[in-house]
Amino acid sequence: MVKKKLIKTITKSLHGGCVIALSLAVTSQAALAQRAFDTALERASDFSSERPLKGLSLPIWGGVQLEAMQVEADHRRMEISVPVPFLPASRFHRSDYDIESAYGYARQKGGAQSLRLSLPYGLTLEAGSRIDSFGGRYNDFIGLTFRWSDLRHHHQRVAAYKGGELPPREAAPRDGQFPWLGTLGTVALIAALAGGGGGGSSSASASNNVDEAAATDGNWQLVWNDEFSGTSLDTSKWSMTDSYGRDQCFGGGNNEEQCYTTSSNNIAVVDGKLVLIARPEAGLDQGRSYTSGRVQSSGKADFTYGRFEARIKLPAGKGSWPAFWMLPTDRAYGEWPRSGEIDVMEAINLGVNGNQAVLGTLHFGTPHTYIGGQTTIADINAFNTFAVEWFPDEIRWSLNGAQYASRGQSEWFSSGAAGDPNAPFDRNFHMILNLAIGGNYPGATDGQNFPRQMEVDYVRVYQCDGASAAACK
Ligand SMILES: [Ca+2]
Repeated sequence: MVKKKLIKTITKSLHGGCVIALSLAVTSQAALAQRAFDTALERASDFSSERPLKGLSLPIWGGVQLEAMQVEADHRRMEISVPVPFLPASRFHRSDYDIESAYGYARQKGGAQSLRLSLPYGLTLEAGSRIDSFGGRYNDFIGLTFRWSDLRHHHQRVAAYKGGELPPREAAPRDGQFPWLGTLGTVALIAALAGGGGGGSSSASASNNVDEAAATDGNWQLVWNDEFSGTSLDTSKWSMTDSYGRDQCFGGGNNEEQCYTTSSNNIAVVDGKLVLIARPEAGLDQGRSYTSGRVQSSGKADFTYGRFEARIKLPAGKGSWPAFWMLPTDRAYGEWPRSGEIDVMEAINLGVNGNQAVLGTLHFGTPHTYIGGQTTIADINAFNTFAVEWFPDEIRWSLNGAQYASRGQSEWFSSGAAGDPNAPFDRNFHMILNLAIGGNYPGATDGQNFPRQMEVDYVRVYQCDGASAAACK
């Protein structure tokens, strides 16, 4: 189609006799353009489960290459690559997208532009600016990056990076907010281990793959599970794009450093586990520096109430932000955070200065409010089972079967349904597993120990079979 269009356009611009003389050249030029376009499509489809809507990749002259593309309905991008003899290869990149603001109150324009020079010896110099989707502020950046590869690893060092001021995440880091919980959690864990194995969870964490979902657990009935025993992601259960339909380099509203992709380099199912892998990568939209994986179950596994459980081995390191969490599917009470958010587990900067904390949190409002709890995991290199038990009037968090936090209905509210005591946590929610890198909450990554990966042995959903929630409490 592109070839036809191109030939038509060029034909139109030429006059009579020139057409025959030039047709051969045009055909080969069109073939080149087609080949470049196919490559571009391949690259773009890496970042989206859908093929780009339309696009054009044109070799212009002297090796200069123009690439323009409508990636998704609300996302366009353009790149001009210029090879300069004896000088670094340079590339101008611009992307624009319409985004629903993270708070959902208005649609706004987002975008990024950058100039990148690829220097010899793996050095890259890049400067640009982007509108961060979180509040629509500009964020300037400049970075000098040194990347090299050995047989097993890619390495990246950022020698300098300057980012503009960004609004802090409303849920500010909770370091030190529950210092007593950390100590108590550790004491409780030591006591549980000394007391004889903590109800079988220790034997579970000794194995790397536990593919035996019991159909019932007391009055809890297994209603959905993925043991990840296949060889690729089961797309009847999970999608690889944002449930809000935003572009994959959106940054989560927290200026995170990753672009999520649908590539098996970032989302793999291996040895009975889902593996989400973060890798440093150059040439990404919006000046992002890593590719990573995220899966979500919206429209495929949506539930109101139940026990949501996953057995996960978490990645450590500065900037690592793995999470198992839930968002409202229909957002009946308004955009985030008004329809709620249930974080079963998130961990920030595990292993940094001995950090072993994991958090469980509810977000709701307006005004944006968050409540929850935190505990510590004994061995950050082991598999741990994280769960939420969600009842109409109470939400509980547990680690390896031991409850560490509980929040009641009197503590949450919905501005979208002021008279409804269960709102917003009385509608269908779906599950999300992702490995974010950097951003306002954990701070910038140190670039060390990549690739980093989050391994998920299983995700299981139980619902209470009793006459009331009390039967499962
Ligand atoms: Ca498994």
